[in-house]
Amino acid sequence: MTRLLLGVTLERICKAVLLLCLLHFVIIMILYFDVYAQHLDFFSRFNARNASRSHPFSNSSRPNSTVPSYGPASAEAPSPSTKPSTNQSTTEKPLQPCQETPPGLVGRLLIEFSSPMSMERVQRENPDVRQGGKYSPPDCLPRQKVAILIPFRHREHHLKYWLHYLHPILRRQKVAYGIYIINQFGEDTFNRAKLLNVGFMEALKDDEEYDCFIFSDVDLIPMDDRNLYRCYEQPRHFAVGMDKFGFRLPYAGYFGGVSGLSKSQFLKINGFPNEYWGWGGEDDDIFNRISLNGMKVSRPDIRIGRYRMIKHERDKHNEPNPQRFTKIQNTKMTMKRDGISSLQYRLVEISRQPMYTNITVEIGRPPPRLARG
Ligand code: UD2
Ligand code: MN
Repeated sequence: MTRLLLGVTLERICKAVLLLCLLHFVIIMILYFDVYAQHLDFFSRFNARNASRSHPFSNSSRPNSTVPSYGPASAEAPSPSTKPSTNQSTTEKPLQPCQETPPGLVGRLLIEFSSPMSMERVQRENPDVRQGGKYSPPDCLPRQKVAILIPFRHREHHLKYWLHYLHPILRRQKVAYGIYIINQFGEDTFNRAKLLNVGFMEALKDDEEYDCFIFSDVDLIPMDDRNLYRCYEQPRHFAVGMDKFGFRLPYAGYFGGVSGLSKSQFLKINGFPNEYWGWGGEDDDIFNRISLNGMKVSRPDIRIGRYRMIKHERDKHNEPNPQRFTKIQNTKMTMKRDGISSLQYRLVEISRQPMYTNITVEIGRPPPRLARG
């Protein structure tokens, strides 16, 4: 009897295990198809290829590591300004304004950092990017002129991947843009937000027509080209779902990673704080500035605003800022005196590289009290 019972129990356990395995298999298959099923979707792939072909001036380079899209792009309206023509093509027909939703997008992208990358390859694959990392769509009139600003020091390896992925994406998005690497001179404590303020000033000195500014970490790559790099009615937070946060927004007021403000939105908040030395807090301060000035943060759909971050250790001289918790409590008081209006720096060098403009700048060091903390 006991044997029989044991047998029955064993049989039940086996069945349960089998069922669990089956369930596991089904879940794995669903997840697998979520990313890769599009490979099998010959029809939409065919469509995407045709869409890019149908542009007489479109560049011959393929979308890198891309797969076709799931569905329509996010239908949010970008801010409305339309730029006058700066890029006259050889065609007789006057150029039309670029479409609100660019027609050649491919949707979800496969992003990986294991294959080796070189600047030569990036250059070879992006022949239509002009010296200094500038580009304008040749077949339509862009609605905005976008300066993309990257705070930087000793991250050459990441920069190659960033340029490799972003140039083709921005081209498909029909963005008129310039890439600016704001490189902190020397080895004093890093200051991300101050570097971005410098980027704003220097980009405008380079081209006063910029009316949109996108601030991106060098290690963040969008996983979907429907996440349109342009400015919107409200300040934009692009990096909604990051792999390191399980593709979720870590908290409602999160504004780190990649963000974008029009020129007037940026000036309205007096730019970014200059006084956050070291890691952390500056993104929360910027979020506070936006709310305190009566604006709201806009974001893409969580499925579209996905990002991959290149894995890295915390850099030297960018230790967590112990003052950050107190400082973000005081944005209301500090934002009027600390910002683009009080920015001071010394330009060390501007060098135009084929794929970007490098701006090396000395921004000083934290006051002695903070340096000790
Ligand atoms: C998070 C935020 C970032 C910022 C930071 C706190 C994400 C994905 N990003 O980044 O936006 O709020 O926390 O300050 O959550 N950098 C250099 N050299 C250095 C140090 C930093 O180039 O030595 C630049 C680089 O562009 C880097 C960025 O600063 O991507 C942010 O620094 P991080 O990547 O070390 O910090 P992380 O990933 O925690
Ligand atoms: Mn990072």
